[in-house]
Amino acid sequence: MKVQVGIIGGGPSGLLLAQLLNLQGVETLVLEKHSREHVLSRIRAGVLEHGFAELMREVQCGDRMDKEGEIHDGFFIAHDGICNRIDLKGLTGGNSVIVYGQTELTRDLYEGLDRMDGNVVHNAKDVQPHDIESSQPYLTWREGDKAKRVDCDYIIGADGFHGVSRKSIPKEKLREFERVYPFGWLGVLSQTKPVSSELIYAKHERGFALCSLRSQVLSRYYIQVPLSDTIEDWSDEAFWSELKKRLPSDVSQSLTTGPSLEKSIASLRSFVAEPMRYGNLFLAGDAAHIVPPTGARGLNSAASDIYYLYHAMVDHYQKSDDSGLMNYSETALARIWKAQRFSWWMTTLLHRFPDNIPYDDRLQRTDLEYLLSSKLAQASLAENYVGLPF
Ligand code: RFL
Ligand code: PHB
Repeated sequence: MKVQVGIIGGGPSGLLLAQLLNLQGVETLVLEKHSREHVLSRIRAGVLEHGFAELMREVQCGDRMDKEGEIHDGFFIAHDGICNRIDLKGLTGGNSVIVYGQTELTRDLYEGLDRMDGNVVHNAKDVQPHDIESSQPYLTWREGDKAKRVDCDYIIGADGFHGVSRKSIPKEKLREFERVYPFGWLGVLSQTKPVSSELIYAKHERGFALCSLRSQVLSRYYIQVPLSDTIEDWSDEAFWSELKKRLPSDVSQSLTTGPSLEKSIASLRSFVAEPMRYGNLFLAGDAAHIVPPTGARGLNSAASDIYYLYHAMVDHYQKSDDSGLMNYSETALARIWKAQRFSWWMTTLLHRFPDNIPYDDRLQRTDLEYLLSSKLAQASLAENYVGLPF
């Protein structure tokens, strides 16, 4: 079997690229380790930037997002008992974000691929790229007890942080940059009316909290927890009680609680692997970089890689122009590092760091007070939050 582009990973990155390329007549095969149900059971991102939404429309998968997603023109930063609004639209000259869950977006992409008879193999085990330095790379995997192989022009590693792609690049060819934060986020999804129609990021001495949503009847809340905590340590009652303590009292008083539909703990990490191309293997999305979720950049950064990769591939196949492929790593990384900086900054601004010395705490407080008093500082925050141009 031969395809032009073999894609490892059927998450948002892999599916979006497959769909974009298929629409341009480039043949792809997506190999996903898990079942579709499993992929669609993961609750992750909720905030999409304009550029991502445009890509969803370009792949003809944007209808439900445009109907059910919510346009958010601002969000709040809560601090010292007060909610301060960041006016994204006013500060950026008209930009906003869309609140639409990654789970729903992934479902839309799968349905789009189904409509086009796109090639996706689920439960593909032991996926392995081979001969990636050569002009004839190939992929092998197992389906049940059958060994499979596909030859490709290019292989895309879109298999997330724990995938096999990045690991198949020789160690001496890859430079990794990493910061691990000394806390995690405990997230709860509940079928309750969101406490606020716009997101609230709360800085509190007990730790960070975030009030987000998926719709007007589905809320998503997070609290900062120590890395040693497990979900068994957090009953629903304990979660709601702790969340209320970290929010301004008028917000806590209007919080509707209910049983959790999902509860999970995510550790927070900043990570970049350079370069994002080795031979004919191209890394995209979480396979190459991770951000802490505070600035809502992870999925959006994945989309920017896909944007560059898509245009580079189309230029290659339709115009015999390889400049996009040659420059992919450099171009993608320039934007990735800006998302890294922003996510690190927003995380540092709003969380409680257990090892901070008093000096650090004062600086953190000053940073926030400066932000809330300066329209120029807020404009920089807003520009990054709605997404820098591709
Ligand atoms: P994914 O989603 O991890 O998908 C990779 C896919 O590859 C499969 N896979 C393999 N397949 C074959 N063979 C192998 N060896 C394989 N190994 C893995 C996996 O099963 C999976 O299906 O990576 P992708 O596509 O690059 O997408 C990245 C996003 O998922 C991620 O960046 C975001 O979820 C991050 N994120 C957020 N991003 C935002 O832009 N806005 C947000 O509001 C936001 N909130 C979040 C987040 C991430 C969170 N967690 C759980 C860390 C909130 C949270 C809590
Ligand atoms: C979410 O709704 O899951 C969400 C929203 C904003 C973030 C992170 C996660 O910064």
